[in-house]
Amino acid sequence: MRTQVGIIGAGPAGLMLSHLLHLQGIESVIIECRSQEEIEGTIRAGVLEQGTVDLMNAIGVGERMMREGHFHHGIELRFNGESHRINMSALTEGKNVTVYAQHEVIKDLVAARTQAGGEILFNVKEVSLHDLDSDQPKIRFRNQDGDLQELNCDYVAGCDGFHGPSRPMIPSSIRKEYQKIYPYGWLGILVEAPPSAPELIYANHDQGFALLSTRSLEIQRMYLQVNPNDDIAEWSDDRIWGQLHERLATKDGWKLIEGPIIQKGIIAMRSFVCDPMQYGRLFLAGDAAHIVPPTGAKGLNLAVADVQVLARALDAFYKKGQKDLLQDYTKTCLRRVWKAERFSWYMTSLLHTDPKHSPFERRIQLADLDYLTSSRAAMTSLAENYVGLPMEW
Ligand code: RFL
Ligand code: PHB
Repeated sequence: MRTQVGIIGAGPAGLMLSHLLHLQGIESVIIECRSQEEIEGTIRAGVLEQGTVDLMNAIGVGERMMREGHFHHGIELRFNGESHRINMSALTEGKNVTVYAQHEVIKDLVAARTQAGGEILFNVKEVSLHDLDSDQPKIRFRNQDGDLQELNCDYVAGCDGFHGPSRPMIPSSIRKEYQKIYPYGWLGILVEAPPSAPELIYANHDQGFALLSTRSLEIQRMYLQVNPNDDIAEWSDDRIWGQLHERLATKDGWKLIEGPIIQKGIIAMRSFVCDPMQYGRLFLAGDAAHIVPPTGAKGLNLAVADVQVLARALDAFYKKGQKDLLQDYTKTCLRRVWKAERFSWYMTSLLHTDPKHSPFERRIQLADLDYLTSSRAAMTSLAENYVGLPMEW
């Protein structure tokens, strides 16, 4: 088999890259180790930056998002039993975020690729990368019937998430990895209930962080800071509701609407950056190259930003034989990545309760929240990062 760009992974990065390349007349094949049902059913991100929404509309995959997504012009920060609204639109000249689930984005991208005759090979196994430092790199794998296959390509895009096989192919002698593991986990639930609030609520509380998000008028998404080593079996529905009520309570008696919990799970939180994001003919994009804790809602958006840079660089190569954008790929992406890392780390540190914090550090955190919600300059900084920094920054 031969294609121009071999893409490993059908997450947001791989699917979006394949679609962008198709619009530029560049062929690609995606190989994915999970089934279509699995990738379209995995519950993850919910918040799309303005730039991600604009891109989806520009490339013709935004129609359902514009119909079913929720456009949020602000977020609420809650602490000391009081709510403070950050009016993002007013602070960023009309930008906002869209709440539209990642698996819906995936469905829309798979449909667009399929409609355009794009090739996505699901359920592959034993994926390995070869000859990346030559001009004829290869991906070997077993297809869903168990047959050994070789995909010859000009370039390989490693869009295979944090645990995929691409990143370890960058020799350890040139690969630098930066990492921070947080002593926090997020317990996430999906609830059958109407929304309790019109916008997302990020709450800081002595008992730990809580986040109220949404998926639709019928399904809500909520998160609780827990110990990352907790077993989900220790968290009965009653215990979860008890903590959500306590951490989200306000002095003016705001009410959280309960409903049946239809899914729950715990995720660990880390920050991670791999530098460089490329080696020979291999280019990493999305979670394969970097991870952020979900507090800033940046992961999917960063994946989309990476593949925009990569698609542009590949276009310059195929149309004009130009290699400088490909050579600069890591530098271009990491400028944005490190700013998103900083913001996600900041939001995480600001909002979570650290069991090791002294009373002094706890008061500093509350002072930071008080300052943030009083100063227009501080609110503007938060808002412009939350809705997404411009691509060229
Ligand atoms: P993905 O989505 O992990 O996709 C990688 C794909 O590669 C496949 N794969 C392989 N395929 C073939 N061979 C192999 N050997 C393979 N190994 C892996 C996998 O099956 C998978 O299909 O990476 P990608 O495309 O880089 O996308 C990244 C995003 O998924 C991630 O950053 C976000 O979900 C992070 N995130 C959020 N991001 C946001 O922008 N806004 C949010 O509101 C937000 N909330 C979240 C989040 C992540 C969360 N979790 C569960 C970590 C909330 C949560 C709870
Ligand atoms: C979500 O709805 O899943 C979500 C919202 C905001 C975040 C993280 C996740 O910061």
